Amino acid sequence: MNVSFFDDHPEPADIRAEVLAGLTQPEKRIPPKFFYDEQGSRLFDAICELPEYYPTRTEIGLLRQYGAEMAELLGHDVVLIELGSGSSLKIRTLLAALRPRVYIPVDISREHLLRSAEGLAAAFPDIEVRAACADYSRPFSLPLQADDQPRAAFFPGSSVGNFEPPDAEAFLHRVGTLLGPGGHLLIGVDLRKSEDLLHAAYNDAQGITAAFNLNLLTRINRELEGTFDPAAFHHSAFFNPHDSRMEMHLVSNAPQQVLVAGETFRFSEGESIHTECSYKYSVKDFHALAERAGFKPVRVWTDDQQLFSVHGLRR
Ligand code: AVJ
Repeated sequence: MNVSFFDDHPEPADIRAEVLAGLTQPEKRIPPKFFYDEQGSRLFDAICELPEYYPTRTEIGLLRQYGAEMAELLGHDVVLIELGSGSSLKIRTLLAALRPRVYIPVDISREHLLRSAEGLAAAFPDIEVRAACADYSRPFSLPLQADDQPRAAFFPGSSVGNFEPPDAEAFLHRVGTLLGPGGHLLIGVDLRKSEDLLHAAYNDAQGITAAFNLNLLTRINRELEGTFDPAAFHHSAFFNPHDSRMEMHLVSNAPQQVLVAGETFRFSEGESIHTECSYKYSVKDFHALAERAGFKPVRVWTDDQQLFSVHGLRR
């Protein structure tokens, strides 16, 4: 089969150090990357299917509807790099339209990456698949040669929304360096919209998003000898208009003490752990961010309700 494997040996995220540091802040916080253990990844897949969670289905709709235009922009014998190659439904839609020469899925999760790379290589026998295990949130290297040109990157799902804007800018700048002059970035970005729609998307009726958020406490109990009682916290998600972001928190129902990795943390009633920011951009504001990172906005595709955008940027 036309698939190879490259290992950048990403440092396993130091969950102990990062969780302890986050819980020691005056405003307690835990980075959202720790949501995605096995159960968390399953719950996230379930979120993507929720009626209230519009981003996934809207983005896939845009890839289906405008895939041919996206392919035309990127060029057909491109080397395509996908950052965080989680959802195979999105990449299948794009690969079908684009038919790149080489496809490089990049993911931190080795097993998941290998499984999906083999599935894709079997489904697209004319594409060379080079799976790369790397942590794209830090400087990383890829199995690329000088003559692997032209290059394009695909970063779907509005994952860029999890970065603070200055970090998003630094990240995009690094992607630009990887692509080189003339390279393209196809990036999914969730749009700012009515608070009602945003609120519903992060407070679904079935409580899957709440379970996803609370699963973080279960993970900490298991991996860091934590003593969290998940029933003593509740899920809270709201739009912060000043910073144009959704925030997720885990709020303590009562005054309590919790042990994590041998350290004691005190919570007052109503005190929270901030677990996620999900920035929402206008097309104009995202263009400004992309330009600061050294990209030129060339195309943007949106649905007719202006829920979600896919940007085509040139380096
Ligand atoms: C994967 C970061 C795009 O921010 O909407 C879904 C994660 N959090 N529901 C998002 C998430 C709560 C998602 N991203």
